[in-house]
Amino acid sequence: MDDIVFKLIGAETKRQAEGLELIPSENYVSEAVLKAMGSVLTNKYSEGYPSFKGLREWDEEEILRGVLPNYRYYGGQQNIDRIERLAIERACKLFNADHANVQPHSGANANEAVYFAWCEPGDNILAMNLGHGGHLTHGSPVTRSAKIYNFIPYGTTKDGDLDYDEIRELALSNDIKLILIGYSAFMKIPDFKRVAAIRREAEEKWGHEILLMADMAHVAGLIVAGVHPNPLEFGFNVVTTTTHKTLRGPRGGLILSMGEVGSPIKKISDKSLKNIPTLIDKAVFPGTQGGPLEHIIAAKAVAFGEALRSEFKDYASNIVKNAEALADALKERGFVLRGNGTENHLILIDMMESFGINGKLYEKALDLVGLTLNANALPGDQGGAFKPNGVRLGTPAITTRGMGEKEMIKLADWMRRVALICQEVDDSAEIESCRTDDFASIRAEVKELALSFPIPKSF
Ligand code: DSN
Repeated sequence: MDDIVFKLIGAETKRQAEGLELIPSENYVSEAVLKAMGSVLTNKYSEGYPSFKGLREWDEEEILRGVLPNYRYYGGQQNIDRIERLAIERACKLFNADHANVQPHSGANANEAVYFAWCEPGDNILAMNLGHGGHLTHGSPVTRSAKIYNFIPYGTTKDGDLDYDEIRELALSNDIKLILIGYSAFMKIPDFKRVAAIRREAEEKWGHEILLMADMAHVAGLIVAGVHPNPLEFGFNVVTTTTHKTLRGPRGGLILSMGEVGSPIKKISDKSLKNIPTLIDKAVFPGTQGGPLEHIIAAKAVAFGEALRSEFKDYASNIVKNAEALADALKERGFVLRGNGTENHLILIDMMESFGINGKLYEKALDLVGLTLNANALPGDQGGAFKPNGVRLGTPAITTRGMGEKEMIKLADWMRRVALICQEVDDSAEIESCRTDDFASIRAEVKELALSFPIPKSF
C-alpha cells in the first residue's frame, strides 16, 4: 500500500465525516457506487459502443440474456457491453429520453461534444453569461470551445430570473445555431416553454434548425425525481449533466437526447435534429474522447438504479424543502440573498451587502468551523473571481445525511456567528490565527451535529 496516499485519503474521509458539505455541486455516494468505481473494470479498453438498438426494445433481463451487437475496437467486451447498456437504459428511463451517451468523462466534455456534434467553427451559440451564473464551458473566453464557436452571452434580470427578452432579442438579431440554457449559480426554475417558443421564432427568421440544449448539471437529481421540470418535455433536443451533484453518482458526465438512434459507425450526411443522438455518439467517440471509463460507467449505472427508486423522490423534494428553510432562516438572520430565496437546491448570498465582508474571507472562516461552501462572484461583482462578494451554498449533501428543517436553523445560527466574527477581523489578517477560541467552540458544535448524522453507506 502507498502509505502517504492512503493516509491522506483517511484524513479526507475524516474531514467529510466531521464537517458539513454545503457546496451545492457536491454530494456523498453510496458504498455500491464507490465499489463499482474501485473495480477491475478500470483495466479494460472499450473504445466504441455496446449497440445502437432503440432503448425501448430492451429491458434489464434481456440485456443479461441477449446477444448484444457491439461497435467496439477491442475484444473481451461481453460484460462491459452489458454494464454500459444498463447505464444507458437506466439513464433514458430516468430522463424519459430517446438516447443516452454515458461516456463523457465530465460535464465539460459532455458540453464540448454537443457543440462539436451540431456546430461548425464560427457558429453562433447563445448561452448564459458566466458572471450572471452561467458556466465556464458555456463560452468563457478561456475555454477551447470559445475559440472555436462564437458564444453570445445573455444575462439575468435584477430579480435573478433569466432575461427572456434579451434571449429573444439576441436570438432574432444573430443567426444562431444553438440556444443553451444552463447554469451553476441560478436559483429559479427556467421557463423552458418560453425558450422553446423563442427557438421557433428564430428558426423561422433564419430558415434552419436550431438546437435547444439544457445543461442541467445542478438540478439533474431534481428533474429525475419530478420536482423540477424536464427540458426534454418542452421540446429541448439535448440535456447534458454531470452525474455527481444532485444525482448522487460518481464524478462524470452524461448526455441525454431526443431523436432517432442510429449506428455510430455509419456516415451521416444529414446534420439534422432528428439525427442528434447519433451525431452526439460520434462526437463523444471518436470526436472528442478515447477509451471510456467503464468503472465509472458501472458506478453511473448503480447510481441511476438508486435514482430510479421511489425513495429518491423524497430525497429530492427534501433537498428543496431544506434549501427553502435554510434560505428563510438566513434571511431572518440578516443575510441578503440574490433572488430573495431559492426555487431549487442553491442559495447565493451577497456577503458585502449582508455583513460588509467579502466572500473569500467568509469561505475561509467557515472552513475553520467545518462548514464548506464556496466564494462566488455575483452579477456585476467588483471583487472578481478571487475576492468576490458572494458565497454559494446548497443542500444536496446535508440532505443525503438526513438533515431537516431543525438542522437548517442551527446552520443559519452558526453562519451568522461566523459572519459577525469576520466583521471584527482585519481582512488582510490570517484568519486562522484570529479568534481561535470562538472558531474552536463553533467547530465543536458542528462536529457534534455532523457525527450524529453519519454519511449513509447505502442509498
Ligand atoms: N464546478 C461546478 C460547480 O461547482 O457548479 C460546475 O461544473
